[in-house]
Amino acid sequence: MFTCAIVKIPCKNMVNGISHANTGKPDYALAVKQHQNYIRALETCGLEVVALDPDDSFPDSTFIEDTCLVTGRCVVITRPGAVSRRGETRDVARVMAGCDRPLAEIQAPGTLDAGDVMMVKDHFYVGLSDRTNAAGADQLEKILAPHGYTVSTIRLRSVLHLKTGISYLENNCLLAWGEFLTKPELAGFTVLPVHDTEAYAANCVWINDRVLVPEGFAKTRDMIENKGYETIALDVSEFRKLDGGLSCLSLRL
Ligand code: CIR
Repeated sequence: MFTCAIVKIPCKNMVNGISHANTGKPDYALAVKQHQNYIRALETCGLEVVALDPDDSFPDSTFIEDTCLVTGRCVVITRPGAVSRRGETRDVARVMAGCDRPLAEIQAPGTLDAGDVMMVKDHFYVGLSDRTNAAGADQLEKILAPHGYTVSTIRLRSVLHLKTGISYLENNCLLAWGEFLTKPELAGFTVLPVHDTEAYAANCVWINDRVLVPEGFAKTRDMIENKGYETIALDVSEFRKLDGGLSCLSLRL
């Protein structure tokens, strides 16, 4: 169960964030509204939400998930793969220094975006991507091993981050799209296959037995509800324009 979430309010400069979506610049005012609804949904799931101030020096900083991996036994400050995002970790490290769990940090030449890390009980799947390299994954393994955690890697082909294409919904249940439907590394899960027309909905977030789903993807939402989960649908259209999804917008502890 999670009790707390950390989010970072979108900054005005988010309109200059990294994007491969080719769907135009986000509408800042709408993004702020959508972010407020996101915070409300986290609160509905029983979380106390800490909101960090916006920072125009880092257009992508609202995607706070990438900067830090929070586990039950330790916290790892990452080293984001995109150079323009490296400095985002400073603010998060300052806040996490107040956490009661030991803190470690990924070092050069390692790079790691925590959007590439999926936790399943005591095991961590790490996507090797344009953002996360083998050195980053190796360092993570060494940091986590003394805490009783294991790590394995999965090479990505078609998505930005591992959790762009899969989401763990607890109870051995994995929401998965595209290349992840056939990865041998993921055999053994009960897979909920995301339809090709709804690829964006592969990024959902399990929080205390509810699942946050992006609005507008009825097939995926029905599939998750038919599995017995209560869902909360949220419009995150403006974050999608920057290749971001629901999980990227918070750290959950
Ligand atoms: C980026 O390219 O880094 C941001 N525009 C989007 C990051 C999304 N984060 C995530 O999927 N974990």
